[in-house]
Amino acid sequence: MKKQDVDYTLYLVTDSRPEILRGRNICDVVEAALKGGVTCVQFRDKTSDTGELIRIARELHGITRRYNVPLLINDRVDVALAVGCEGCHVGQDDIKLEDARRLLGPDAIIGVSASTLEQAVEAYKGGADYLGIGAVYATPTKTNTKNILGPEGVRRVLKGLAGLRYSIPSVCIGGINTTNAQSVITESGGANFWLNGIAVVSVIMGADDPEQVANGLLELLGPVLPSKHATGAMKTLSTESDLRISNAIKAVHDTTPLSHNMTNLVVQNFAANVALAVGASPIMSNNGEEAADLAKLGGALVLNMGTVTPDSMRNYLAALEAYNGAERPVVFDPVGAGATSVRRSALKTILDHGYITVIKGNEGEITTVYNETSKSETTSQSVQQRGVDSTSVLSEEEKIRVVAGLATRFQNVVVMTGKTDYVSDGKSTYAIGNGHEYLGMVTGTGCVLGTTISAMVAANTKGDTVHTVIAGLLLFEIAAEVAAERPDVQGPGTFVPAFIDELARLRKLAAKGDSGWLERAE
Ligand code: 3NM
Ligand code: MG
Repeated sequence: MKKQDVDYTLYLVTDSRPEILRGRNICDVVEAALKGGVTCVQFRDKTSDTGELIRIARELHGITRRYNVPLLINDRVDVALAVGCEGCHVGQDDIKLEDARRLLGPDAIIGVSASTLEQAVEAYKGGADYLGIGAVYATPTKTNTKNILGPEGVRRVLKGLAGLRYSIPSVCIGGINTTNAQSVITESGGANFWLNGIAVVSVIMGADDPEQVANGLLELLGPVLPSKHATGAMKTLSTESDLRISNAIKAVHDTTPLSHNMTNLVVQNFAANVALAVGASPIMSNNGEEAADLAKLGGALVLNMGTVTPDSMRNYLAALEAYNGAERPVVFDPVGAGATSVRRSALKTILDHGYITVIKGNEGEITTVYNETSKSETTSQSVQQRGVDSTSVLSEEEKIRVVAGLATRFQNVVVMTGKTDYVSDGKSTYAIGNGHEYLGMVTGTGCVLGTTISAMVAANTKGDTVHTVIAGLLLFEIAAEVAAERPDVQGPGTFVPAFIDELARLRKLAAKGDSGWLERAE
């Protein structure tokens, strides 16, 4: 197995002590854990004689090979060499990394334990293949751990490495179990730094059913460690999905739901016309006192933070309460989220105050929301630059990480717009490549996408929100493409009326069951 292919998601470290094995054979326990989906195994035995270590390691290697999972040996390079397994793991008091590397060669996987940023940097510079950061929590498995880091401490190490542009796969270890695994991952990660997985000993080795526990941990990790690749919308949205998309649009057409916009001064007129074009009934009201009555009308609310003032904050919060109380959807658009401290604090207040069904923003805005609402974020220096910057700074992997992480944190749907848009409910993340550059040349297009999405979720509260949102996004972006291609459209000015025309036309086609235009979806 090549180093690049190692999956660190669920890393099992063994323990041969009798209170853990309770008469069971270590190989049986490890094999059960592999059946449950463990992705990497470290044989750790601090007491057995060398001959015994080699015998067990060889048997373990026979098993891990069948599961295509690497076997690493704790500290004992001689054992790794004798067995010919994939590598070793060294602690700070073990054989030195450079000695291990010289003995095992460049292809061996060598991991290093680190409990400080300095140790992590030294390991990175010394050519370690991954880091084991710990101890996260105090643990009876290893009582001589020097530092108890907590997720905040793990985060400091990961963030420090990212700041230096040092990229290395990392897992954390120490006291991790099924109750804390998710929060350790989400609280220690940021927009551009994160754990690749967790390393555990007792929760699996000591379990009565190691297979079931390993499997359960993997299920917990799935949503917080999203896959590196988003699914192209249309790969999963097949013919059956075309029908779901048309039906979602048809539902707006048939029911004319209220789209209540609490939005900024710049886009009022545009947003109202877009709401009409997609088949909704707009009301532009920024008065929170009206919200309780409006929320009863079966629509959805757009909370657009474009002109935030102390007054508007009071109105936003009153409206959020009203819509939550009426169990109606709320779309939050954190306009310019990172630009000022007022906006950063406003978005936190809003997200703390109630449930938001969909968060929609550009890369800078969504990244800011991600960083600001992370429980253990202590500084937000790097956020400021990002918030006002709508050009792309994150890699695709990072964007997926952010939208999926945020959707998991708030149990909702998150949309990050850009040349490629990302939509996630935490479990699945979709990439959508539609749209036209004119959308970036006219003010308020992002805001009116929020209005479009509000119409969609208002009319489809029973549907799967992620698909409902994708339906709105595809209608919006394909209408933009079709409009831009019209001969009467010469530039951004003539684009706007054509875009409103096409939104209305495609919506009516979808309502008649004609979803031919969806063939353009990418
Ligand atoms: N290394 P459990 S903590 C082997 O901090 C090991 O480097 C640690 O065991 C470190 O999952 C640890 O049972 C034991 O808490 C982790
Ligand atoms: Mg260790």
